[in-house]
Amino acid sequence: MSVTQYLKEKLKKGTVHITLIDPMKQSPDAAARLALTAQEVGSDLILVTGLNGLSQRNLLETTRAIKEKISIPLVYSPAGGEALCFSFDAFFFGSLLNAKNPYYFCGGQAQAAIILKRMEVETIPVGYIAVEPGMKVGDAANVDLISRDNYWMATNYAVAAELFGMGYVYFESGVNAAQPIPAGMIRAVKKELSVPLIVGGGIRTAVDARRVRQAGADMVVTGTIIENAGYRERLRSILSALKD
Ligand code: 1GP
Repeated sequence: MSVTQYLKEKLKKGTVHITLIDPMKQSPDAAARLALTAQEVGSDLILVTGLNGLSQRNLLETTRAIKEKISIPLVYSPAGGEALCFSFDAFFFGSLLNAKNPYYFCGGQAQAAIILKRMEVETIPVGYIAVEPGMKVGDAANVDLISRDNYWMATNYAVAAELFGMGYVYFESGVNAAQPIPAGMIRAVKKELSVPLIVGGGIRTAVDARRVRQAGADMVVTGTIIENAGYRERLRSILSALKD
């Protein structure tokens, strides 16, 4: 089954949870242990991503280690063509729609496009939209960040992504942001959007997760919470807020 089909089936049953793993933050074996824990507590998909400086070797070793441990889909969201690996089940082929740096809008993806097409891998078109504070992604991509109270702009970008034909719209407040995307913004976007809405950044607790879900997120991404001690329990409580 393709990852697109898998997600479609999962979405029919409720909110999807994605665990984000950055290969630069731990050893390949540690990444594999985190991925396995995520799977054990009910996460639906592992998303590997890394901003700048991800080496080919690190990506290959991390991917191999994770792949040996898990059976849920393993997806890669490449920032560009510098590091690629074809052991993934699919690729999030994403454009950061409010990036002022064209590399993150399309330049990086253009570097990888022809290779991905020739390798006949599954690509899933995703429109990324960065909201304040944006964190590292906001800095690297020189993003025209959407202010946390500008629901109108957020909705316009989301609908633009849909009209571009992107199958998913991903609202990102940045890795380790102090707060998730505001619930009011999620609600406003959700009212107009007809494709699944992914929300990530700053979701640390079950309360955050429930709020984001109740506001209308179809898919919820967490990353940082698995980097600290006690992550299994934290992840478990987030999963129960998403899946109850
Ligand atoms: C997913 O970038 C985020 O969109 C991950 O954010 O690390 O804050 O969970 P956290």
